[in-house]
Amino acid sequence: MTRLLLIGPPGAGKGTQAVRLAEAYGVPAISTGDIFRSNVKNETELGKQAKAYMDAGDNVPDSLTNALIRDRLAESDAEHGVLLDGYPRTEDQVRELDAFLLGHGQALDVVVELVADPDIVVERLRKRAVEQGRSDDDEAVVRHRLEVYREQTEPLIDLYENRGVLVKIDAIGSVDEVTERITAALAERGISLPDAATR
Ligand code: B4P
Repeated sequence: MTRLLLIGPPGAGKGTQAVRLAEAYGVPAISTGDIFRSNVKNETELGKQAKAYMDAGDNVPDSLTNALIRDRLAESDAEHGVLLDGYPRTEDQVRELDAFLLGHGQALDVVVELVADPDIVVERLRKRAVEQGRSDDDEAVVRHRLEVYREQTEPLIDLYENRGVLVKIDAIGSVDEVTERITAALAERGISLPDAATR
């Protein structure tokens, strides 16, 4: 049973690594960003409420995000482990997640911080803007997302460090290199890849 959280600035590679790690460890990846984007695309009520915040590079209000994650974590596939990508992002979201996990006799095993220089993430997102045309990858919006990250999400790093669950990973390098760094750090914490454990 593995409960992981990926935290880091926009463009650090959270979404990219989440997909790989979820597959490798056999747990569902839950990305609040992906859930919001799919709601925006399908023009649901939640999507209509989230869109303006996302386009501006602001966090979607905690009330909406917490309600969404409560429902998602209560689904049966999340009972035996989960990889959280981009949630929690604020202190209020940490309180919500703590209450949910405590209520279910669960806890986060490891919080993986992806550490990346702001100039590099801006460059990565500039490239993605060209390739995918995401409305929040415009350079001015990306700079604002970095500010929001510094103000609202960075304080969570100290909080998890004080709890003794934080692992810092250098997110600069190829996608494979970063995955290998994460799996090695998790192995050091006693979380092995299911295949390796049965080999
Ligand atoms: P997210 O979807 O979480 O967007 P993000 O922070 O930019 O991370 P993302 O996963 O997209 O980027 P990644 O680093 O993988 O959030 C989007 C918006 O949703 C937020 O601004 C907010 O409005 C809202 N939201 C989401 N969660 C919320 C919450 N909990 N509370 C409130 N609001 C919330 O990848 C970036 C690029 O880098 C990709 O193109 C990738 O291909 C590339 N890349 C990755 N690894 C690389 C590597 N090693 N080398 C080179 N390029 C790499």
